[in-house]
Amino acid sequence: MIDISKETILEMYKRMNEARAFEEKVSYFFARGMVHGTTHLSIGQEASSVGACMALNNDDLITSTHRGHSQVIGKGIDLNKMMAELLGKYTGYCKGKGGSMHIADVDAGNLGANGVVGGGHGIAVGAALTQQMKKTGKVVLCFFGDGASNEGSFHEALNLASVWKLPVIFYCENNLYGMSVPQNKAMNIKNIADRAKSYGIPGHIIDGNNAVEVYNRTKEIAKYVREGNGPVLIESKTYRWLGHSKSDAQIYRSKEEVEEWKSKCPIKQLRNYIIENKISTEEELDKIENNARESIEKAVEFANNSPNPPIETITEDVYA
Ligand SMILES: Cc1ncc(C[n+]2csc(CCOP(=O)(O)OP(=O)(O)O)c2C)c(N)n1
Ligand SMILES: [Mg+2]
Repeated sequence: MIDISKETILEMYKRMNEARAFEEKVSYFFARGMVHGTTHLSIGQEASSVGACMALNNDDLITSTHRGHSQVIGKGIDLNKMMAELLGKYTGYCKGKGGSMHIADVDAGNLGANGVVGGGHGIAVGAALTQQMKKTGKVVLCFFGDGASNEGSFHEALNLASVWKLPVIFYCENNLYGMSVPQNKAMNIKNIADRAKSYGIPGHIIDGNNAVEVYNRTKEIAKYVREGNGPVLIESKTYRWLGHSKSDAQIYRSKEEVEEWKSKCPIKQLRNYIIENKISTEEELDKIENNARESIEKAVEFANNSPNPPIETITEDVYA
């Protein structure tokens, strides 16, 4: 078992709170027509996404998904530029033209979110091949959902990565649904991690609502992958509290099921762990939570004070 430092665990707590506060704010703005297109919130999945990113080295790489806010906040994104992007401002990551599903920050190791389900698999394999050929020692972590594990790209990517022994962690955030389709209607297996066997690589199941477990297990697995042993599949069992996107009446699941998962709140669980193990105090944790909310307010202020994209730039950055 990896010994997680106080500094790391508090940083993880901070980023999880930032992710929660960021999405609550986005939800509020969306309801007021200020966020265009759609957006997919990951409230309830913060431990799964942030814990995995925290277990990587700073210069490791990730590919993110359509439900990527917690993933990129976990990787340590600039919250100002991210909020500006969601509010369509010129100071955003894509100059306000991409929005929620196009957050990328290659310098920070975030190779990009993706509106195409399963779109990250091939990018992660390509990036991992680059790391192997250039001997950078870096690992790529590829986020995707349970639904995406039924895409052809998943199977092709695991196969090729296995044959070439690439330094990539395939990280499936199994939140039990792909849009309105429950896992048991889309596949005949209970554990997606079992699919690793088909490609001759290890498959691990982790409790995606337990940040410390996510961190420790991913850290161990990243070490194994970095040592040149080839790819690994991780299945992180978790749950999204809210609808699939902003237009979802959620008639496919019961209120009881949602409530049961809310009682396993990843942020509360981490808070309890920190207090029970006397790592920090209630006061210090309250302060971290308040600071996280303040950072989001500052990001909103930054975005509100930022210009819209100038009309003459409308055709720029659209075609490569
Ligand atoms: C190739 C492709 N097919 C379908 C869609 C429409 N779509 C968007 S999200 C989604 C569900 C994805 O489910 P999952 O991979 O479990 O991720 P989750 O939304 O649960 O995080 C679908 C089908 C898409 N964006 N891309
Ligand atoms: Mg899903």
